[in-house]
Amino acid sequence: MTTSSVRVAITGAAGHIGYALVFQIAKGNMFGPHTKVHLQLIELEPQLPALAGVKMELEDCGFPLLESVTCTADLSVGFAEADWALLVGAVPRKQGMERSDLLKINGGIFTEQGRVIDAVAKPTVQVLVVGNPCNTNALIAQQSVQRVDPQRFYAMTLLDQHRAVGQLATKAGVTAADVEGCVIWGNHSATQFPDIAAATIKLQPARAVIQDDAWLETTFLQNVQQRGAHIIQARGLSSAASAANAVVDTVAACSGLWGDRVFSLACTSDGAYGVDAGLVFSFPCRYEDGKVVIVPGYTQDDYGQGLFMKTLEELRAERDAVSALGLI
Ligand code: NAX
Repeated sequence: MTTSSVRVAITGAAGHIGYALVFQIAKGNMFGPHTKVHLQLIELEPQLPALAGVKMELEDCGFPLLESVTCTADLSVGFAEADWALLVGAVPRKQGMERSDLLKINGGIFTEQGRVIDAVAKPTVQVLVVGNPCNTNALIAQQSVQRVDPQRFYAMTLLDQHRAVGQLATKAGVTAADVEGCVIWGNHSATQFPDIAAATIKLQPARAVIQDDAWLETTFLQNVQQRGAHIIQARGLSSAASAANAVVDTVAACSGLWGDRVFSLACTSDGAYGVDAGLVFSFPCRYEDGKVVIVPGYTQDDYGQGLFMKTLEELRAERDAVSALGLI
C-alpha cells in the first residue's frame, strides 16, 4: 500500500553521483516501499540532452513508485514544491584555480540555489549539500533563506562514517553491521575526525578489539581522511556509487527511517561541543520528535581533542574566507 509521495529535487542529476542516485530513489531505497516519488532533475543547459537520456532509462525501469520525472535547467521549476533538495552539482577545482576562486564560483551557485529554494520549495523542505566544499556551500546556501528554517540545511558526512566503519570491519574481520558508534566530526575534507572513542565491534570497545593503537592513529585515520583521493587514484574517477548510497542513507536517517540510530551529519551548530554557533559542522545526530538533533554526551581525550580542533579551525578559516568574499 502506498501512502504518500515526496518531491525530490536533485542538482547535477546527469553527473556521476546523480546517475548512481536517481535510480535508487526511484526504486524506493530512500523513502521506503510505500512512498511515491516525483524526481525533479536539474542540470546546466549543456547537460540537458544527457539528462534526457537519464529520464529515458528511468522510464525503462518500470519503477512502480516513480510518479513523474522533470528535467530542467530552470531552478524555479526544479525546486518547485520540493520536500528535499539534494545539491549535488558543483564546479570542481581545476588546475591553476585558487581556492578563493573555487569558493567564489560555488558561492554564487549556492547563494542563488538557496534563494530559489526559499522562494519555491515547500516551507518544510530539507536540503542536503553534497557538492564540495559541502560544509561551506551549505553555510552559504542557508544565508539566502527567510521562509525556510536554515537549520534544515545539511552537508553530507555519512559517506565518511561508512568509510570508517568499512576500515574497522575489514581490520577486525567482521561485517559492517558488527561495527557501531563511529562518528565523524567537522569538515568533509582531509581534516575530518573519524572518532572511534565510543565505537564498538560486536558490542566490545573497538580499541580493545583492534588492539593496535598505532594503526588506529595512523593508517585508519589516513585511510578515512584520504579515501576520496585513493578512489580517484584507483578508478581515475571520484567516488560515485558509494556517495549516492550515503545520500540515500542520510535522507532516510533524517526522515526517521533509521529510528533513533546515531549518524554523522554536518548541520548548523547551536554551540554544541564548543563549536561556533552557525558553523556547518559534522556531529553525531539522530532523528527525534520529527527533526534532526545533535546527540550530546560524547567525550574526547587529548588525542581526539587535537583532531577536533584541527577540523574546527579549518571550517572557521573557510567561513572567514567566504565572509571576506561577501558571500555570508
Ligand atoms: P560530476 O562532475 O560527474 O557531476 C556534476 C554535475 O553537476 C555535472 O553534470 C554538472 O553539469 C552539474 N552541475 C554543475 N553545476 C551545476 C549547477 N549550478 N546546477 C546544476 N547542475 C550543475 O561530479 P560528481 O562526481 O557527480 O560529484 C558531484 C559533487 O559531489 C562534487 O562537488 C564532488 O566533489 C562532491 N562529492 C561529495 C562527497 C561528499 O561526501 N560530500 C563525496 C563524493 C563527491 O566527491
